[in-house]
Amino acid sequence: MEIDQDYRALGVDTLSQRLGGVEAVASRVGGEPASWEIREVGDGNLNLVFIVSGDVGSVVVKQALPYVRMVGESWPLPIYRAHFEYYALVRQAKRAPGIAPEVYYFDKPQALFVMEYLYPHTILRRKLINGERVAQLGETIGQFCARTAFRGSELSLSSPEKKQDVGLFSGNVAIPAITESLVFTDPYYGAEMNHHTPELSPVVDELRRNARLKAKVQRLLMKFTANTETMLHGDLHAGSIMATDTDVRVIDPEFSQYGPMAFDLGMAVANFLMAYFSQPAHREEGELDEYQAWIIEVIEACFNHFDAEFRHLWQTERTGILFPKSLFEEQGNSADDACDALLDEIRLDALAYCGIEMHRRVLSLAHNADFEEIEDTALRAKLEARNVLMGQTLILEPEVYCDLNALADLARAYNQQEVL
Ligand code: SR1
Ligand code: MG
Repeated sequence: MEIDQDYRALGVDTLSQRLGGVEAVASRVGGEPASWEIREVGDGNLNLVFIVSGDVGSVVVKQALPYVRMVGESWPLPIYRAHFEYYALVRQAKRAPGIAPEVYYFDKPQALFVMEYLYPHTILRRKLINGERVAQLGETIGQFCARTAFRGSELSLSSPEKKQDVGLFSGNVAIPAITESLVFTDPYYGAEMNHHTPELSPVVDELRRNARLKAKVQRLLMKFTANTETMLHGDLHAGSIMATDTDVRVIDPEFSQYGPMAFDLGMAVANFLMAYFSQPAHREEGELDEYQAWIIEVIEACFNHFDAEFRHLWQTERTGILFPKSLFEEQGNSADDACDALLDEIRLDALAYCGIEMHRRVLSLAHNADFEEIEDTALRAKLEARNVLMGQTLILEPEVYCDLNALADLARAYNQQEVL
């Protein structure tokens, strides 16, 4: 792997000297760089993340490391992935304004960028574990997914613009490979880096013996690798969302690639469902039912607002080569049925991708704190089992659960089921 020879990983001790002369940074932080307060706060799986504060304000500095941070130098990973994260942030700012953090500065050879410090936002996953509610959560995520899906596709972009962008992002070869194995394949066999709660083994063994399930997941992987419908966030889990009680922002598109429109929506909903199934370990009896009911509302809002926003964009911004008005409205034909049919397909695939994400977060390498922080492993396995079985149902028969009442009933039924 080639690294620019000038590349140097930042440290709390070197950052002010390295970035103190950058106007876009210095003017926003203020004061003498030597007096900046610098904290390394990266708790993700891959990168260095610093919060830099001074007299005027704070910024976030993110830099790629030449390896996977959670594993170490034994797993090299090209630093050019940071370029694509930056490209993704710029595109998201245009396609879904006000949701991604604003980028102030990009240094390509150093694989770093400086961006808006979101405050007093905190990571959504922590809020969900703590039982906090966030207003407009489902609405914002549903709209974000619809806007990025629609405006990153040839429903909106011109054919050359879209092809050029697909070409650009196809240079980011290492990142999709991680998703292809960790998300779609590793959960379904005893891959080297996998781990799971020991008491969950009977459920895991049965899942891995299910050839129909594995074949279905591989078909979805085939779609994921071959389909460049739109630019994805690519890793829209609850750790990629920051929120206050009333504001929702989406961060960390480091797994961005062109892929199927349904993928981000499915991932987000999977993370809401994992929050739902883990709640019995985090809430007292008296607050559990109400909080779980709120999470179900978030899921319903997410799907409903995805559809509503997508339909709105279909009517108002359909300027690309797909379903052109020259074939429909200008011929006196409505294109509404075509839109509804596409949304049905997206919902179907989103449910299946959702099931896969529900599996990989308890069976593969990168687990979710929602379950992982449950110290009583017997309880953890019991809750994970419900999640795994619902995931399996969604992968095998998504068509039954496109109706949101049926989906909510399914979650409630598994939530009562004594599997282990
Ligand atoms: C080696 S990276 C593991 C996971 O962390 C990221 O957040 C992605 O979800 C990836 O699959
Ligand atoms: Mg991340």
